[in-house]
Amino acid sequence: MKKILIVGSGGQIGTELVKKLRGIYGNENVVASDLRQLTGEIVENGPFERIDSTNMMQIIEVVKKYNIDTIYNLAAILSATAELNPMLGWNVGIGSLVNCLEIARVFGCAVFTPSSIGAFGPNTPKDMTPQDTIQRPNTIYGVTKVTGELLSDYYFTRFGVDTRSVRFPGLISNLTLPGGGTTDYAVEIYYAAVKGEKFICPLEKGTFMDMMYMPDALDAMVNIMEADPSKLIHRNSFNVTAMSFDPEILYNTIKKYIPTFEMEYKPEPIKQAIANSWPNSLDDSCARNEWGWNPKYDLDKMSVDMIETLRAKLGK
Ligand code: NAD
Ligand code: AKB
Repeated sequence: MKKILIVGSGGQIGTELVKKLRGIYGNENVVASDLRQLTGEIVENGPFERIDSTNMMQIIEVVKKYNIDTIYNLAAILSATAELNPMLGWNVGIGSLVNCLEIARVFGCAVFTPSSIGAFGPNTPKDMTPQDTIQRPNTIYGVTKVTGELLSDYYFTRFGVDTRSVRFPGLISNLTLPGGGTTDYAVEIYYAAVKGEKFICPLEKGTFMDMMYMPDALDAMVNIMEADPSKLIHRNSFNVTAMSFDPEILYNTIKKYIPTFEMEYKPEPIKQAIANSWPNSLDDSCARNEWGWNPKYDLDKMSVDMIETLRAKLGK
């Protein structure tokens, strides 16, 4: 049985990934950790350790204590927040990554570190962006993601560390709110719609980006780490996507289920500039061919589930 450490467990992905992995591998085999002291299910159902992942010794102690063989490294500062504090973005994203890779080399662990559509830039082909293409991002978040992809591949080819990764699009979920990204609007819009509030959209009409519902993202993280290594031509990092839309398409989809819903555009310059530099849509055929990537949720199916779940959660 795998012995897994999740670094940065308290965020949008981590809170759901801990649950998912504990369901598969057993509560006692999945150690959650975060810079912050977390509370609730995540600390009650299985081991939790407080770790600042920029501190190598703190990770080493936990890896030794639980005999860890797989690390999911989720600690990072998302794109919009990182643009306001670039050095913090670099120090957390790269500090955590370098520590996880070095520890993996010494202790023989596998490592998953998510990359992002943010690893692409303004001169990347925008539509059906290929797996292997120009990556010259103009955000600090993107710079950390490209660095992460290169370093992870380097640790695989140079030291044989089993590093694997996907380039996630914007993730949409209903448990934990997103943590300061450019795609956050695609979660916030559902909360506004279900609460009966008008939504102020921080991006312009026509701003297309890839998106994915969290259950598919969780499957991606499990399946890539379980994939047969002999089938992997790529490693760091695979394009994955489930849908591509702009705010207007999302608004009109939600309006089908909540006809009174209203939205107004008020673009935020930093988020708009970041979104403009990212692809409209990804070609994820390498992930489909090499490890069977096959998302289950399209925009309609996700919207029905989001609205139903948020109505129950918010008592609306
Ligand atoms: P998040 O901001 O919601 O959560 C990050 C977590 O990391 C937080 O709980 C935070 O407390 C913790 N953290 C911050 N600094 C830390 C440190 N020094 N040590 C330990 N923990 C620390 O982020 P997320 O959305 O869950 O994203 C996780 C990963 O997935 C990131 O690498 C992100 O770039 C990537 N990703 C996310 C999305 C998305 O839409 N959510 C899309 C693409 C890629
Ligand atoms: C962000 O917007 O920063 C993230 C991402 C797509 O990497 N959601």
